[in-house]
Amino acid sequence: MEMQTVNSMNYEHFLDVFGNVVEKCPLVAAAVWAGRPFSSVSALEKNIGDFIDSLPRSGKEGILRCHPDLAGRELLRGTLTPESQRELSQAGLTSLTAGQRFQPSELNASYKSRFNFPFVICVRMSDKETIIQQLGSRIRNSPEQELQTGIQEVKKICHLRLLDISGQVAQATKL
Ligand code: 2AL
Repeated sequence: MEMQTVNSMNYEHFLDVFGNVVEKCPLVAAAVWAGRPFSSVSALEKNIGDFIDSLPRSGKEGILRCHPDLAGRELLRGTLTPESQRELSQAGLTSLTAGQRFQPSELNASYKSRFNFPFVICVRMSDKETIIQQLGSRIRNSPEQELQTGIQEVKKICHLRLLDISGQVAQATKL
């Protein structure tokens, strides 16, 4: 994708294209549009990261709360966004059997009641076993640590979604 094309988009078009690089948070794309022209996709990504970092704690928690649970209700109902659906199925999470689904659901519930936001991890940079292991270890973090970790994961998800949009091949590093 040519940056000239991106930079010439009106905000409606920009939102159509980039509105879900942060899951269900089109506000992020709407906010950074005013920062055009972007010299590169990385520059756009930096604007997004800086905007997220500038949010108060409540805003960061709000971003995390817009993410679907792994192996949760949206997955079972088929109401995930196309981006999440693709990511969760690439990580093999849509093919968990009922027995396998049990463990992340139980841990997810404990995680959510401890932090009041869902466990967020960039599943394309991970695999089923690592995700379950990370859930089990991150649940012991402090709320402050876990907010930071969750937001870092949101940025990784955003990075890969931007690469998808810009037509580059994502070289996702396995954790
Ligand atoms: C997600 C998601 O939708 N995509 C991804 O990589 N991780 N959700 C989550 N709760 O971690």
